[in-house]
Amino acid sequence: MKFATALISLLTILPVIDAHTIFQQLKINGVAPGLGVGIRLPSKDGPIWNVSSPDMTCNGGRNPIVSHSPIVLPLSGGDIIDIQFKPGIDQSHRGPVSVYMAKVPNALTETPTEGWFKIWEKGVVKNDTAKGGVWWAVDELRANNGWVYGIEVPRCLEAGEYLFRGEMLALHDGAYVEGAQFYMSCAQFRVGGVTGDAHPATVSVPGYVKYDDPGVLHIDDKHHPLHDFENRDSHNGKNYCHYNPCFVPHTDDHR
Ligand SMILES: [Cu+2]
Repeated sequence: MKFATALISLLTILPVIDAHTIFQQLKINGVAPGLGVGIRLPSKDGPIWNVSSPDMTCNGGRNPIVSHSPIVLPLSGGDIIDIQFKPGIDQSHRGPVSVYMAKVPNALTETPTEGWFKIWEKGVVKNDTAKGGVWWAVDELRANNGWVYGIEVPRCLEAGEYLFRGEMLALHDGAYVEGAQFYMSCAQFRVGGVTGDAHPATVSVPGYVKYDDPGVLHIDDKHHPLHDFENRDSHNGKNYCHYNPCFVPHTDDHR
């Protein structure tokens, strides 16, 4: 698509030296509209540490938004979204990936604090000591050239415009207050092909996570730092419900 080309040169200014990453590209049912198309991209790919900051919503602040796509991408319920974090994230940075949506009157202009619901998450993918121990969603993303695959758009949504927030959390410095590193961008969607009227439980962003939530600030019951939290299977290999709201998987009667 022709609007993609102007963005590519802009994105080359994103620094790669710190080996951080940001959600920069997506596919809808396997088709990529282009780098940055339909997405609000910051100038830098560094983390957000302050979980109370308005920059938690769709980035900004220390990472100013420099490429705010004028495109709202059409979607249908049941479509499969893949998202790509670029450039490659350092292998010390490990943790879960979560995806949220929020219904908005205008996906181009709004940055809502309220109304976010989680549609997808992946925490610990596997824990196999013979194969390197705990394997996180971010380890999988790194192995897949930054791609996170298979995020299904719920069929129970109301038609309308939505922001879609892809978030990666790096846990390695979570033994310190404001050590956990959040990386996020927002995409702009217009959802059709749905007749639902679901009103899922929502959270505010910022607000959905506190700095001292378990899984963000890693301390034991004696308040000692857990420096290697990301290497522990503290969640028994189950999907890591790292902060609210816990993701409720789709069921046949609520899709
Ligand atoms: Cu980092």
